[in-house]
Amino acid sequence: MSEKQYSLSQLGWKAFFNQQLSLEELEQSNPYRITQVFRNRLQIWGESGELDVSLAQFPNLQTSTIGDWLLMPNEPSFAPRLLEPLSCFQRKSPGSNTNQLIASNVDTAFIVSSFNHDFNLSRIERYLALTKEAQVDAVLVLTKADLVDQEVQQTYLDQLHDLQSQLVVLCINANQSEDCKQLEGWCGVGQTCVLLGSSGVGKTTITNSLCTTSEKTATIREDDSKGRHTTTGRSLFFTQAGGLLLDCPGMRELQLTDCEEGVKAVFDDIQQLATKCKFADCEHQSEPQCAVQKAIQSGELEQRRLINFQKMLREQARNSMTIAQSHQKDREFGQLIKSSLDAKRNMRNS
Ligand SMILES: Nc1nc2c(ncn2[C@@H]2O[C@H](COP(=O)(O)OP(=O)(O)O)[C@@H](O)[C@H]2O)c(=O)[nH]1
Ligand SMILES: [Mg+2]
Ligand SMILES: [Zn+2]
Repeated sequence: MSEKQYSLSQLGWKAFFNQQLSLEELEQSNPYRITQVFRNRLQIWGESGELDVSLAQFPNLQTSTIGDWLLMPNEPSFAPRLLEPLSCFQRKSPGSNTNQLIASNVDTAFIVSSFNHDFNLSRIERYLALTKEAQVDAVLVLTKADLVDQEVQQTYLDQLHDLQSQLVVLCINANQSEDCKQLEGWCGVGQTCVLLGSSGVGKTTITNSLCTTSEKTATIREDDSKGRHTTTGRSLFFTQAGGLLLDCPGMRELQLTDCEEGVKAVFDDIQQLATKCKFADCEHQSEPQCAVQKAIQSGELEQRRLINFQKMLREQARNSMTIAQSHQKDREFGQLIKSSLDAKRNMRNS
């Protein structure tokens, strides 16, 4: 428990949220930000400090995620209201037909990859699609620069060249605090950043460097049901530069859902080329006068990029449809239960 108090703007409050408040809500409730997510409860921060909220007491908060803003009514028995986020990252939950929220109200995403076998252009494109869809700025952070020589680094950087022309790329040794300081420009007061990337690339090392232990909003451990300590890994920490940072645990499986705009934005070059194909519905396979295939043959476009583009488009369409169908089935099942309960009630009352 920390004694420290933060203003709403230090916690990342923006004018966009003010617009969502009624006069009554302004008088009778206070905004709080979700800074830690546990299995059964949330830790939230507001101007008067931190609070714990039970998810069992307020099931409407099950659809919230770290970084979201809540309105907590002064009357404690009233339910909190979840405010609409400015941005939200989501993926398809591994092993279930639902969307899983990763984080809300993020300003900058650091896509972290290391200069070794983890470096994978197609995976970076996947993270870029996610950030584009969420309309969040992306900064690519390449760690373990100390383990490869300049020449090797350059070959990696050359590969990145075609990915996105305005992409900011930082090369760091995450074990050097001076190197990590390069990220601080994005982590100023009122800013919220997230670290995305596979396990082992250096996200926690960066977090520890940018955040002082005393500034951490809380410890990241809680007892699990068996009395062991488990790390939830879902905490927003204050950086020394005054902003908030979320260290997302490595996502072994990052399946895209509802991400068509994001994918298309990352592959804008292919979209542009496609406008010059002879057929409007060209699939860029073996159609005549295909501008995309022509660009591949001339070396202007990498074949891998076309393959990844089409794969990611198909994947997000398939996942979005599966999730929508599964919601529809749930709704139909709910209606079936409701109508059978109604029928029973009518029988009893007749
Ligand atoms: N040499 C070197 N080791 C690093 C660097 N970044 C991270 N590591 C090491 O890689 C391991 C995994 O780092 P960690 O921060 O836990 O990765 P995370 O899983 O992304 O949170 C640790 O042993 C770090 O010390 C780096 O830039 N250079
Ligand atoms: Mg980690
Ligand atoms: Zn084509």
